[in-house]
This record gives sequence, C-alpha cells and structure tokens, in this order.
Amino acid sequence: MSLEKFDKEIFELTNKELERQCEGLEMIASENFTLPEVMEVMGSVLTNKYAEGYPSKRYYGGCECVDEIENLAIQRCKKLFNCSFANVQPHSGSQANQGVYSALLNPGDKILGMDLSHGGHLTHGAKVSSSGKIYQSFFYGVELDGRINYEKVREIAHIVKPKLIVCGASAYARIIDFAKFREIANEVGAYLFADIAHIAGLVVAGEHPSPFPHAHVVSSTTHKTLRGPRGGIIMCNDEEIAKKINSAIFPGIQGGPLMHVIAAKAVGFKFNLSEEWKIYAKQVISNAKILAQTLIARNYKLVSDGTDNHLVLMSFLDRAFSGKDADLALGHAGITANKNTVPGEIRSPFVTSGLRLGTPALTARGFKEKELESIANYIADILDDINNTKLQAEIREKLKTLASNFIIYPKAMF
Ligand code: DSN
Repeated sequence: MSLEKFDKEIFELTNKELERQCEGLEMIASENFTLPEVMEVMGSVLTNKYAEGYPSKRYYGGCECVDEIENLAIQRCKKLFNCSFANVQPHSGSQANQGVYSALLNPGDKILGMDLSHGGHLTHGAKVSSSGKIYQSFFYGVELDGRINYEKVREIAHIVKPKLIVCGASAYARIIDFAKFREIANEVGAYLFADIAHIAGLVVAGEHPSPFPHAHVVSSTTHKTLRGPRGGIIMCNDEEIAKKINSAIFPGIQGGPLMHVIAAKAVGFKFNLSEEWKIYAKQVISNAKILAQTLIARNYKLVSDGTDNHLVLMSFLDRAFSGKDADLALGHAGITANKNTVPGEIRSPFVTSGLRLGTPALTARGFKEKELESIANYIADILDDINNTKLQAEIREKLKTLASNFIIYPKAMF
C-alpha cells in the first residue's frame, strides 16, 4: 500500500512541504537540499536493524551487512577529513558534542566556548543547554567589528584555565584560525575541540582551512554545508581519545545506531569526495560574496562588513525595524531566513537586530552570481519598504518563477 492510501494526512503535508521547499528560496544558512539518493537509502530496510556496538563488536546478530555499511561510512569520512578516526553514529551535532564532552571531561570541569549571542552554539556551554549545566562554562565573543579577537580569547583562557576550548560557530562569517586557537589551548593545557558543523562542506573542499592537525577533536553535522542526511560525526587523530569517544557515544549517551542514516551519511560522503563537490563549495562562497557586496551597495550594514564563507549576517542596529520584522517580511516574499543577534545587540534574542542569510541551499539548486545579485536586490527592496505587503506579494510571484527554473526535486516525489 502506498503512503498516499495508508496515511493521507502525512502524505499531503509532506507534499505541501515539498512544494514549499521548491517554490520558495531557502536561505537559512544551516539548511540544504540533500541528494535523492541519500533520501532513498534513508527510506530503506536499514531502518529495521538494531546494531548496538561497533562493526564486528555488536550486541545483536545479523549485522553482516550493516557492519560493511558502517565501515564504508567510517572509511569515507576519514578520507574526507584526512584523519585516522571517525565515529559516524551520533544522531545529531548536539549529541556529537555531548559525546565529546563526556569523553574528555568530568562534570564540573571548565569549558570555554563562543557566546551564543555572538554566533556560538547552544552546545558550546549555553546555560540552558546540558553543556552549560553539567560543566562550568565561560565565553569569548566577537568585537563590535564582528570578528574574534584572538588576544582577548587568550586573556580569557589564561584567567579561566578551561580543560577544553570549543571553537566553531553558527553565525560567524569569517575564517576561523584553528592554529591560533591551538596555540592558546596549549598555553593553558586545554583540549581544543572544533565544531565545524557550519563550514564542514567548505573545509573538505579546501575552501576553508582544516581544523586538523590543530584540534584534538572535531565534530560536525552532516546536513548543513555537507548536504548529507541529518546527523552528526566525530573525528580525531589520537587513539586514546578515539577509544573514549566510542565509549562515550555507545554505550555512553546513545543506544542503537540509526543504520539507515549511517548508510545515507556514506552516500553523502561519496558525493563530498567527488570533483563536483569542489565546484559546489567554491560556488557557495562566490554566491555569498556577491550577496554581501550587493547588500552593502544597497546601504545595508553587514557584521564584519562581508563574508569569507557561506553566510552573511545583516545588522539592523541602524534601522527602525528588527531582525524579527525582516524575517517576517522576507517570509511573505517566499524567502526563508532567520533573525539573529548581532554584536552590540540592543533587542531581545526573540526580536534581535540581525538576519542570517546563507547560500548553501540556493547553490545546490544551481543558482549562481547573477541570481544571487538579483535576490540581494529583492531583499533590499523589501527591507527598504518593510511594511509594503503588496510589494512582498509581487516579489513572491517573481521569485516563484525564478525558482521554477531551478528544479531541485521532481514534483511528484512522494
Ligand atoms: N540550528 C543550527 C543553525 O541554524 O545554525 C545549529 O545547530
């Protein structure tokens, strides 16, 4: 029986979401369009299999095929990141990070991460997350120019003396200097942990410096710039740390691995290892740069005045409207983005004075500089006259036509 016949409600809602993804412009910096092949294996019989443990050391029988699959995912992941160890079982980036902390730290140990309101991530020690509840968390941030001041990080690290420093961000548009972070970590005897969830797809294409050999441990999600299935991974080059990470993930914080997702991660890594991938990653950055240049030319202020990666962070500190207002207005025009805090923030985290825009998903559709320039101009038109709902509706129609020329998935997919 088909899903359509068995569960019409879910079938219709899934198709509605397919339509939303195809007709609108997806500019949330952490989202992307994965390959149909990745989705095919996620919807396979692999979802039926329990395989607690690791390849050749399982707690269940019948793991011959999934052992080979997990080994392939591990091999491809190691090749991709040029490292000697990979754990491909974390269900998400947050669980990967939780696994890293529990492998290397004891409750109450000090960690130093990037402030959430400066572009860090919840799991980098935010007080509302288990990373800020189990461990004593301290923070560095960005300067008013939107950049990390490594001398300030050094000063804070010397005062705090953390056992682990986390680098990596969710809303930082500039290159992260992993070598500098390692220097600081060495000075205070800390582990350096790089969470590269946002930039991993650029790193593996050589478009952003690699965290190896600087970081002791690296984590990532597989669905952002990597364009694979939703999930997490952990990598390192140290045998002792590797053993601790494996035990921390299973049996530490997870039970049965999601074998259908691990197979999909392997398929995604195969794509990431191709020559085509390098072209994609380069285009993601070129697209972000033209987006940034056009918005600046239209008198919009960007945090750090531009970008080196896949995202731009607009600042509305000099405007009468908020990030929330901008998010809503663009949403009416079919552009999905997210409001974001900015350095020197004056509004609440739910309102904010910024907007984060990313190019990974649009680039996956085949958008290039020409399209990004015109999208940036539409964004500026909308924000220049933010209460003009008629204009938003007109632009929505134009963008629908533009999107229909860049088909990402077949219409009748489900
Ligand atoms: N939620 C992700 C982001 O949007 O950056 C981070 O996990």
